[in-house]
Order: sequence, then C-alpha cells, then structure tokens
Amino acid sequence: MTETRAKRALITGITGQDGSYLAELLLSKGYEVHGLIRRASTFNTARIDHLYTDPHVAGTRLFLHYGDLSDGSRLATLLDSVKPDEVYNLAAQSHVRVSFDEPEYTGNSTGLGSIRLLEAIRMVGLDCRYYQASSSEMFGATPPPQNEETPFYPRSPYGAAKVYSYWVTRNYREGYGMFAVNGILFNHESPRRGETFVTRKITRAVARIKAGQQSELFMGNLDAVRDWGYAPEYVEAMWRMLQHDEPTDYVVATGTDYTVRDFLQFSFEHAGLDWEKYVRFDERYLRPTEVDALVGDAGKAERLLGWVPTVKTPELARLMVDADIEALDAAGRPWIDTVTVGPWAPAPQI
Ligand code: NAP
Ligand code: G4F
Repeated sequence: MTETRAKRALITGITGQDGSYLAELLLSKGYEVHGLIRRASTFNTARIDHLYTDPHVAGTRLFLHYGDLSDGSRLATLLDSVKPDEVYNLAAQSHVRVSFDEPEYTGNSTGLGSIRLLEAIRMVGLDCRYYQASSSEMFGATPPPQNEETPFYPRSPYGAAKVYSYWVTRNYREGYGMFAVNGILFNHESPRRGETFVTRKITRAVARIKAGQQSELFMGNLDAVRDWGYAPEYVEAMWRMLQHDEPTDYVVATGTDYTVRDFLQFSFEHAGLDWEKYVRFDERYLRPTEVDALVGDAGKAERLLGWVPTVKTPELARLMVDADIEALDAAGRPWIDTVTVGPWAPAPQI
C-alpha cells in the first residue's frame, strides 16, 4: 500500500499576523509547514513560538528557514530543498505610512520580492500553487464598493508595489500556466495585529489608559473609512483559494464601513471610557495622500469558495480590547504564558 505524504506549504511572512494564523490553520489540517524568517539580532518569532517544537523531536511539522525576499538565490535554494505544494507569499513591508518614509525599500520587498519568488518557482521547475497577498490599498482613490473589476488607483508607495505584485502574479498565471492567485484582502485585524496599525494602536491604548499607564492617545485622520474584518477568518479564505479548481483572483472583505472615529468609540466604550477625553491630534500620523474609503464586495469569494465572514468591526474592537487588557495584566504576572495573549512592549511612535 502506498503512503500519501502530508501536503507541504511554504509561508513567507510567517512571523507576521497573518502568517501565524495561517500556520496554525495549515498545521490543524495536517500540513507540513515551512516558514521563511528573517535573521535578526533578537528573536522575532513571538507570534509562532507556541507552534514551534524542536526539529529533533519526531513528528515535528513546523520548520523555519532563514531567508529574505530581497535575496532571490536564497528563495530558489529554499524552494528546491523544501519542494512545497503550496506557497503563500505574505511577506512585505506592510505599513502604508512607513512606505512614504521608505519607498525604495518598500518597492524592493513588497513589489520586487514577489517576482523574485515567482521567478524562483519557475527556475526550480516547481509544480506548486501560489498565493499572493494583494491588498485593498491597490484601489486607493477609486470609490467603494470595490470588487475584482474595480480599477486600481494606488495612493502610496505600498499600494503601488502591491499593484506590481498583483500584475506579475496574473502574468505568471497567464504566461506560464501557473496556479497563481491574488487574494485582494481588505483590512483585517486581531490581537496579533502589529502595534502601529490603527486598530491595535487604539486597543493597546485603551488597555493602558484603563490601567492608568497612559493618559493621551495621539492620532491622525479619524474620518478614514475602512472595512475591518477578523484575521483568522481571512487566512481561511487564502487556503480555500488554493483548493479551488481554477486559479482566479478574489476580494475578501466584510462589506461594512466604519470610520477610525467609530473604532475609537467601540473600543473606549467597551472599557467604560469616553474616547474624546483622551484622543489628541498629531499631524505626523497623516499621510501625504490618504485612502479615504475602502469597502469590499466579497460576493465572488462567497459564491466560489463559500467564504462568509462572521466577525464584524464592533465585535472585533471588543475582542481586541479584551485581549490587550488581558495581555497587560499577564505582563504584570510573568509566570503567565504571554505568548497566547500576545507580545507586550512599548511601540515606536509611527
Ligand atoms: P505583518 O504582520 O506586517 O507581517 C509581515 C511579514 O513579512 C512579517 O513576517 C515580516 O517579518 C515579513 N517580512 C517583511 N519584509 C520581509 C522581507 N524583506 N523578507 C522576508 N520577510 C519579510 O503583515 P500582515 O498583516 O500579516 O499581512 C500579511 C500580508 O498581507 C502582507 O503582505 C500585507 O501587505 C498583506 N495585507 C495585509 C492586510 C491586513 O489588513 N493585515 C490587508 C491586505 C494585505 P518580520 O517579522 O521579521 O518583520
Ligand atoms: O491601520 P492603518 O495603518 O492601515 P491601512 O493604511 O489601511 O493599511 C492596512 O490595510 C491595508 C489593506 O487595506 C493593508 F494592505 C496594509 O498592509 C495595512 O495592513 O490605517 C488605517 C487608517 C488610515 O486611513 C490612517 O490614515 O487609519 C488612519 N489613521 C488615523 N490615525 C491612523 C492613525 N493610522 C495609523 N497607523 N496610526 C494613526 O495614528
């Protein structure tokens, strides 16, 4: 009798918010998971430490490998040795505001990084399915609702780099017959969200204000409209895209619209606080060009993948506030396993 081997996936960006949830999902489905991590002078694996086991232990199914999207030859050697069935390209300089400060680096990692990976797959001659983490930022100034047919009008170096990655993904699908898909994901958040994105910045501040450790919160544009969903549900959509019969591109969104001001209100209210007493304006958080409104129409993902989001923005704000309060509390009790409740450290002012 022939034994079928477990499916093998490679995730770039495994140390990020989505990479950590996707690794959990794939492990729960029996996959062997390989993750690309960057070498750093300090540990950068807090979001996946709870999944990690010593590779010497029999039955280990999560393996981490050093590499970087700026290093094409490394991507080729890694793909050649791992030989994944599915590649999820989640790595990117993913912060829109930072992309105005570091436009060239953002173009190199968020844009060129994708073609390095696609070209490495082609050069190695690998027969695998490829997922590209595309973004609603590509729609930029085009008004909502946005779907797969909506024209792109990026408003940042990040958005422009993602448009490039979107098109090379389609180009490799059409030109080389690769099973390559774009997931055009709208904003999705969680307790593992990076601390300088607006939702997590707010929910962390709520926890600190509630604990008497912070008295003010400096913010930028409160009028921006976003369609915020829950990250664990969005990684499920990524996986479903690669299981479908045909490679095609999908919008993933909740279809709801809330302002940053709404998110402030949901979060502070949940902790019994009045946001207007604490929030101050600081122009450093404005962007040279803003994306005013992103609201997605995910009808295609529902029709073809059966994907339907259940967590909407008000509930999301509440669960993130709860997690940050718990994390702050656990940080004061070092014997508690803080990994499961999230990393805790002061964030830089971005
Ligand atoms: P994230 O938390 O910022 O994670 C980004 C990941 O990319 C991290 O693991 C980071 O590694 C890695 N990375 C950055 N530069 C790299 C490089 N040059 N080489 C290798 N790895 C690199 O982002 P996320 O929220 O999980 O998002 C995942 C992907 O989806 C990103 O491509 C993002 O642009 C895209 N996206 C996100 C959203 C959203 O709302 N979250 C929406 C649409 C699209 P370190 O841990 O070492 O920094
Ligand atoms: O949380 P944000 O930084 O996310 P943004 O710019 O929408 O980008 C995120 O979502 C994209 C998908 O649409 C991803 F592709 C991207 O990787 C990233 O995950 O900002 C959201 C809104 C913006 O309009 C911003 O101007 O919040 C506004 N905002 C107001 N005050 C602020 C702040 N954003 C941040 N980060 N910090 C503030 O103090």
